[in-house]
Amino acid sequence: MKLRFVCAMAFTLITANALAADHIVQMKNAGTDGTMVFEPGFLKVAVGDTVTFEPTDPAHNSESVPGLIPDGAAGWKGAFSQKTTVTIDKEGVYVYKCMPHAMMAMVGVIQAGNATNLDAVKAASTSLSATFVMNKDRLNNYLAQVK
Ligand SMILES: [Cu+2]
Repeated sequence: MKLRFVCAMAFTLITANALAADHIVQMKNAGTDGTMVFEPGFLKVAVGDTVTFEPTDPAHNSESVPGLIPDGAAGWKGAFSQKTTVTIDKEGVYVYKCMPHAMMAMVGVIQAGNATNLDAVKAASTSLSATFVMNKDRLNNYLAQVK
């Protein structure tokens, strides 16, 4: 009886884990959205999914932008030229950047579940977009894809 319960629990955990998907985002010098890009730059995931940033080209990283992620979300800061996997564990919209190429609008957007913080992110993102010297509309274009 007790063993059957444990087996049922184990099966539930395995099933939940199997449902979490991993999404690949490439860090590239050039892509379909221009130079210095995350590809895809906009990504929709389920809460609990992982996102793996692949160093397709070297000298890039991925780090969440403080103030542009859901309240209470942990955020992340990936190392340069390294594969980085993050778990998206809070619902909402996340904006992230490549630190050395942020001025070139090397940024990306992840939507997990409902976009509960979209208005706040859109309002706060203007100060980040204001630092772009090229691809000035890129972040706005990604945020426009949040549904
Ligand atoms: Cu970069």
